Amino acid sequence: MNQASLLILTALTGLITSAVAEGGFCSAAPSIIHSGSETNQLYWKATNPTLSPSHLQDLPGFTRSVFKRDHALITPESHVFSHLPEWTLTSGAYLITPAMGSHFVMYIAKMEENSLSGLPPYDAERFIFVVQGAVTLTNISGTTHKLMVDSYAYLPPNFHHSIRCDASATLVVFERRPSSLDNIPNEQIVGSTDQQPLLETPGEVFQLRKLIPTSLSYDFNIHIMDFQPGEYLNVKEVHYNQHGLLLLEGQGIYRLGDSWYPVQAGDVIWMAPFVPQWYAALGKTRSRYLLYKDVNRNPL
Ligand code: UGY
Ligand code: MN
Repeated sequence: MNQASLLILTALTGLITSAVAEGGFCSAAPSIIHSGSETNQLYWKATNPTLSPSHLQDLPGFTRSVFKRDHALITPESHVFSHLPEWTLTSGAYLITPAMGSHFVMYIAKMEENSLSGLPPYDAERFIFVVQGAVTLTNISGTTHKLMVDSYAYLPPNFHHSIRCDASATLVVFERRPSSLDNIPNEQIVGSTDQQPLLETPGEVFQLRKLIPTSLSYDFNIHIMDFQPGEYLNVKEVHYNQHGLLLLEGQGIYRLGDSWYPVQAGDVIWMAPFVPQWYAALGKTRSRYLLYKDVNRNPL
């Protein structure tokens, strides 16, 4: 072999070695890799999900989203945003609404610089949770609260308030009309997840926090549930309550009815009453989800 051929052979070997080292010929291509400190921010993956894993980019029309009679999985590549009525400089994606059979709405609100919320419909209660950025909540007496990522507020029906955003923020919002306005709370609640105590979960291994008081006057609660990789629900739940879920961190498998879905941070799930439900956390990091659950009312 002459010197020129030897040089070409060496260069080719180098190329092949680096191709194998970067993922191998048979392995799936890696998802888009982000660098920088922003990837370390809390819930960063929920608001910056991988919309098109690179090995699926050549499949136009591919989505993991599913809509069935008793459940729906709505993944970020199918979230459709439009201007939120009554809000300024805010776009929203309604992901769960009564058109599916739910008694509540769940939407994501993306607030821009100098944006302002509108009020919920008459008689509807509202819950907001900050997934990205920061907002200022002001009530009618002028009291303000700065809500950062992981902070939340419960706002009773017909409770005048405004949510202002100076830079940018992403909120997940739940609204519902209580079945009766008797004994409904009239005070707002403001808090943050890490201030809430871990609760007992007999027979289960996940960690549970509840963001709203458990007293009878509240007709729903918001649970924050944490699973380490490999942990799963012991109870194969079937119950009368409805759920709206946002996966904030991690990935795993959600069983809904007879279907088993791979899920990841940013996914939203609607669970109708009595849909069989089960979750197992996979991957290398903690799974955390936020879960709406109607409680404290006789279903009759
Ligand atoms: O409280 C619940 O119903 C909750 N464990 N359900 C769920 O995580 N799907
Ligand atoms: Mn459940």
